Amino acid sequence: MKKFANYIDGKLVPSKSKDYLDNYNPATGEVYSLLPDSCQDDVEEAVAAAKGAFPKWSGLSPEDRSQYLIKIAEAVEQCQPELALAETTDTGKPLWLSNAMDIPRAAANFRFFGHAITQFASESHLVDGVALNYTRRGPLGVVGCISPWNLPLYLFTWKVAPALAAGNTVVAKPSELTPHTAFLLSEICIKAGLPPGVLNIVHGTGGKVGQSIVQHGEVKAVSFTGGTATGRKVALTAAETFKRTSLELGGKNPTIIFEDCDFDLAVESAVRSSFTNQGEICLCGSRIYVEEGIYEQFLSEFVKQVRALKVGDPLDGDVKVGALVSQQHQQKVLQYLELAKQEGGHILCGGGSEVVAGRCERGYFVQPTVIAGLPNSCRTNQEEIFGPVVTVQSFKGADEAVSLGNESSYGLSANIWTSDLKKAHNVSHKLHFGIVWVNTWLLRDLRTPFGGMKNSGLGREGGFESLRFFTEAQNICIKL
Ligand code: TXE
Repeated sequence: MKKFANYIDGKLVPSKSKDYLDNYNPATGEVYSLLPDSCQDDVEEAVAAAKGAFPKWSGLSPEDRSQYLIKIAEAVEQCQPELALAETTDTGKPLWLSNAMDIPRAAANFRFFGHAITQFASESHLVDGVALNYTRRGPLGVVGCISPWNLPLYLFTWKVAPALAAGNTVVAKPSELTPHTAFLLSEICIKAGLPPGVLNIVHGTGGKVGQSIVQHGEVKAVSFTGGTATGRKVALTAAETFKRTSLELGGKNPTIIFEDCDFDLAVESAVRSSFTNQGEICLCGSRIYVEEGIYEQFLSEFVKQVRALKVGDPLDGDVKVGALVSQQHQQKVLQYLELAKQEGGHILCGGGSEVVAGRCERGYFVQPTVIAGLPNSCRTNQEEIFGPVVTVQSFKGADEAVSLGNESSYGLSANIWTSDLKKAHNVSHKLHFGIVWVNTWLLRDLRTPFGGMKNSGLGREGGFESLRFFTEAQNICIKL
């Protein structure tokens, strides 16, 4: 069976513990590879390697660092078929989606930050005739990047690329549920000639490897994406060493559909925003609010389209909904479906697990599920389910839409459908969400600030925001 290795100081090495964890293919329920069950000693070694590599790497010009990142971007593109298959085997997501979204975006992250660092600029403040202040932004040193399982290489590189571009050296940990593409990336980095120690990838559990990275005194910042409960733990641990943190956490995102929307487009997009990647994207809409005049019409068309989504083998090109990432996560989602029934929800379609005949008969599939008739305050409408489950409610007028949308402890993203420009602006400004999409969903521009309000996180990623996070500002004041 294939064994993945850590990538430390430019070499592929086993964990010092010599232990391995099983890695499952969630579409078949089979263990198909093993990953190092790394320990604190491995993190120590990775941090030492990163510390050793820092002076040279941070001393390179932005253009030289950029060259490395662009080279990695090109190599990711060349390895797309292998990377996409690895991503699908680890996550259960359709192969076409790994090919269309995950891997191109991973390459784009390296290319984007490779270019961005050559354009990065800082401020200067002139006190006329008295002094000139200028802000120097230098790298922090060794930084930690911890990523989740839902968009493995996409989110891993979204952190690693800006950290490296800004001149830091990195100790990174992918999710233990989806280590494959990060392992392949380490092979790519070796082939691309990235200097040893600049990027170190340590595989293993959050409790051991993640925790060791976050509490390490030499690690100056941690960029984390994952669940809100874990994020809280990361923030508490990081506070001990006054570490800078960027926390991208959960979401419970509203999709607000007004009567004056482009109806067909809104329905089609609501299907996509609810069920893409099995609903396992922090930006998926999980609470749909429809203005009362089109509520019944929306429900019937929406449910019809959701019923038509094919659930099944991720390697099948017609499949729209693959397997959930793990049996544990499948059970969590199924428990929420039971809860929704207890809370009085009407299941309009789906409502349980799906058995897929053939090679996937032991896979962790859940039917795309639409639930109506639940109050906004119930747990189903308030807690992050992170699966192919969506609730639908009606509203009367923009004020009620805003108040229903905002009634949440989360604040990551919101989606509005209307043809009234004034309403689009007014409603967007009143919604307490870090990202608002109007008449579109998941249209990403990597230059824009990305992140959540309330329990959805702290800080913003993207463009210069990422480069600012991974650098320390120093003001230099010169008397004129
Ligand atoms: O994520 P975790 P889990 C949500 C979603 C999901 C829930 C739990 O609702 O059901 O979170 O998922 C590492 N110190 N999202 O438990 O644990 C861990 O190894 C440092 C939303 O799988 O948050 C992994 O690499 N690191 C989400 C990463 O944190 C620790 C994406 C995320 O895992 C750690 C995923 C610790 N103490 C889940 N404990 C999104 N917003 O995109 C764990 N980790």
